[in-house]
Amino acid sequence: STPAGYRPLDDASLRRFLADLPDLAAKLGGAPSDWSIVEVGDGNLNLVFLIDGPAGSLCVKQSLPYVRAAGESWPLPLDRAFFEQAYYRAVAPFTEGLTPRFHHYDPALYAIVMERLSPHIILRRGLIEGRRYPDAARAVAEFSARSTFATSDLGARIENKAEWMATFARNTALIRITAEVVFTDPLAESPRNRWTSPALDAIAAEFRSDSALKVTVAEWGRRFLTTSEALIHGDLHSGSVMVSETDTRVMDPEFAFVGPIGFDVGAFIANLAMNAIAQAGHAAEGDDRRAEAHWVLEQIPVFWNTWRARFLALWEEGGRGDAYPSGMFAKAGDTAPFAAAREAYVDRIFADAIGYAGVKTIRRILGFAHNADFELIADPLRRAPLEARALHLARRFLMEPQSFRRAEDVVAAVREG
Ligand code: ADP
Ligand code: SR1
Ligand code: MG
Ligand code: MG
Ligand code: MG
Repeated sequence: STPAGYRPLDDASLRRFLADLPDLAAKLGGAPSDWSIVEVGDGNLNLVFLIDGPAGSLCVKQSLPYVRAAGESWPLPLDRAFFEQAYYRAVAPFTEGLTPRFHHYDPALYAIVMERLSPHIILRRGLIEGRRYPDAARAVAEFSARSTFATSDLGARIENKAEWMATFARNTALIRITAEVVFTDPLAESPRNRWTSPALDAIAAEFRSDSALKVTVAEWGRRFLTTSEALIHGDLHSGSVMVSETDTRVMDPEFAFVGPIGFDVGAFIANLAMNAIAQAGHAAEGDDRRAEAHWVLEQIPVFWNTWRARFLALWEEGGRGDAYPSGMFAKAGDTAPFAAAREAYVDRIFADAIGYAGVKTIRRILGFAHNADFELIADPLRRAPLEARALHLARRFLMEPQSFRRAEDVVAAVREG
């Protein structure tokens, strides 16, 4: 049963809810009857309403007591909205202009009121349509580098990090979803799994009987659960980024917790790689999508090289954290060894990202939650070979990690495959 005071919002109750918040009602302008409301949620979990008034617009995101994409047979606690707003508030000092502006949280309704992004669309959708967003990869890198550096032991004090760890450790419902649908189910016999059948039946069976692959994925799952490196977004795929021609925002951080930085970096890399591979499936007469695939793939080094440079720059500017305290490296002879340690740190993040990218790719093709990049290729005979290419890449990420030292190695592997 759901807590007293909670109800899923509908047109009438959303109007009343906003009318009772004078500052926000004023942003919309006019009377509640002047507002137009549409529910646009297309994600896997929640309700999302866009509200337009004569003076402005808002977005309201509300938890449902179940997984939206599955229905009431898969119950899910409501508190994910609490963690989403807690994350926005925690990273706000470091991510100015890179997320939707947060306005209000209602703890009884598990509802967040935020800036309505317009004319933004979901990055994944834009890429599927063959559009280009020259600043998007750089902006996501900037967001991720700034937020993770500032909340890591390099950038944060023990006391602050402990607060984030304590708060977000309670995000167990969503951490469990990731543990199950990302790390466990896809290589097990779960009734929640699906794949393009019968074309991929053989490769799905082969992956599920590959003990070495399963041990590797399980080891990444263990690291995901035990690494408390920084406050991470937790679901940083291309469906968690909204873009316009000139602006990029990272949204949907409900899976946030203090975890491995490479999980976010790997998620974004994997989703760019999958989109590039899927481009051929969206080709039409006179539009072969080769140039688009090439461009999307090139965003992987743009993303990683920006991330790396920004994270290193923040560290060099002076971390205020308790790990590698700057006072320890004040002597001239410390300069080179300290610089080498910083480089080793970001190289290790990249190695982690490659492992998590492998896991995140397999889950989109053999698990519960697939991505539109492949799903919108209607013909299974056209879709399956592209999904198989992505699975091949994922297996290489996991089983030949030494082949991936730089982002350019990912580009080369996709081109070869
Ligand atoms: P879920 O957690 O269910 O995946 P999302 O936060 O990803 O929900 O939002 C679902 C959809 O709602 C997005 O794909 C986007 O189209 C729309 N949306 C979400 N937040 C906003 C916003 N602030 N402004 C405009 N549209 C939004
Ligand atoms: C129930 S699984 C839903 C998936 O959607 C979210 O966006 C996360 O990726 C999660 O794994
Ligand atoms: Mg989403
Ligand atoms: Mg979500
Ligand atoms: Mg073309």
